[in-house]
Amino acid sequence: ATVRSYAAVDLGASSGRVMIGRVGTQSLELAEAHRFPNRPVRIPEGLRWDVLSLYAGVLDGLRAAGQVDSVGIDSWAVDYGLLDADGALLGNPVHYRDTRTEGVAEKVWATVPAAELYAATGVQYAPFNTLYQLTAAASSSQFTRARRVLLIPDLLTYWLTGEQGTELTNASTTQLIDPGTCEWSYGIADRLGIDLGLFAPLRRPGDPAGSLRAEVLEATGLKGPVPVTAVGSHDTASAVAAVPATGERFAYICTGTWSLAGLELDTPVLTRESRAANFTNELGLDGTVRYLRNIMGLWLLQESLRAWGNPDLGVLLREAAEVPALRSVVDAGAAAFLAPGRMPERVAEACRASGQPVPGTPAEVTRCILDSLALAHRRAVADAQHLAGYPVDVVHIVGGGTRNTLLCQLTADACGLPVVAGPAEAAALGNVLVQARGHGLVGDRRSMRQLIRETQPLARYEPRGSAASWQAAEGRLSRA
Ligand code: LFR
Repeated sequence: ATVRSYAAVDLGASSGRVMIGRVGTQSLELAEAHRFPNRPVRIPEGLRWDVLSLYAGVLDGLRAAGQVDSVGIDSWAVDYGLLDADGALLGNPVHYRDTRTEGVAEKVWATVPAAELYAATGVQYAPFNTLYQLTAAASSSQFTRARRVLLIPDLLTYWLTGEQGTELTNASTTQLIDPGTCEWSYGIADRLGIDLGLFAPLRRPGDPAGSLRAEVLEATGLKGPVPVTAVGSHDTASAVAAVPATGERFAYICTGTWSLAGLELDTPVLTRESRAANFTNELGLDGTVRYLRNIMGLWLLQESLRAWGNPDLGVLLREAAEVPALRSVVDAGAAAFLAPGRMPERVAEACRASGQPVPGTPAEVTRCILDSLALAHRRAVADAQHLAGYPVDVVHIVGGGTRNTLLCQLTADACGLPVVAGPAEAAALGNVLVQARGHGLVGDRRSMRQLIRETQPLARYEPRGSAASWQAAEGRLSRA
């Protein structure tokens, strides 16, 4: 039987990896070729991505991966690099946690009211949406020289192939795409003075994105031609594509630095209630809508671990499991937790401010974070079903958080629904399968999901206890 190899480049907020997926009609294996740190750097002008070091990591990874049939790239969303008229990168891409966008949304809304913006783009409010970043950058001398805006995966694709494009699933996070037509929202861009000509033409998951340049072949030792294929280049789009659901009535939570919790729908939900609940309509494979809420996610724990000097996580989670449940909870969706630094103190402060017991030890803070995260998962899963009129009977957790068994169990308890956890490397698997689909090795989304279900280890968590304690905690939070 035919087995082909695909390299999936998957860049996360704290590390990047190059994975090799070997795919046959009935088989799917994923192996890590190379993992490298992604370390944002704070310089006097602000928080920046070290994109050259990421590109070097990609080249090292391709060399380690060896000969493959195609390469696909996905990463976090919204951020971009600027190119000048010669195609040269202008400065280091700005990190979405940079503070330059503070207060910018309000200025945009003075021209296009928030309600109109939501009706046209379906994108939730987040200070870092590309639209607000572009507005913040507009008057800088750097931006004046810019002739091209390339989202992060598109920038790396350009360096690998010399070809420019804008992949649609990631473009949908710019807040400049109409989720109904899957085309640019010309009206919105016009009114805000944003030149859509700065973006390269749209391409869709599965489209060809060029082939590795001669210099790249030389640097990686690969034999050409090696095509690069557009995948769901927004990591969350790739992860949702890899949710091993059996039917259609499922909710998903993509866990990692963020928790992205919601539904896969055929059409966007653009109601006033949806906007008030801050749900977003990002685009997925085949014109599907990823109707979801951004929750601060394991970022709260990652930042706390960093503050504590990175103690052993396994030990800490066992201790946290012994701490009484739901003593204090914080709003894991609050923008107050967006910036890095002093996380345990900020969590404690939020508990104090809402009149709850203040967690002191690392185990207590960890328990507070995981309870809060499970509570945020519960609210998002419930709100999504309600707002979309789309009831579900199972919650799939994919991504790095599936390794956190306490979080998975608490999420099942909080949602009052069974949780199926896995795969952990969902984004890379979704990336690989979209490439394989182009080669006819897998069929539609359903059969992609089936292949994952049949080949990847999954764990099931049944809900325990009653919903009453979670309801009470929810009440405490909304009164705070
Ligand atoms: C997750 C993610 C989220 C996006 C956030 C910022 O990695 O891509 O979907 O909202 O990062 O880009």
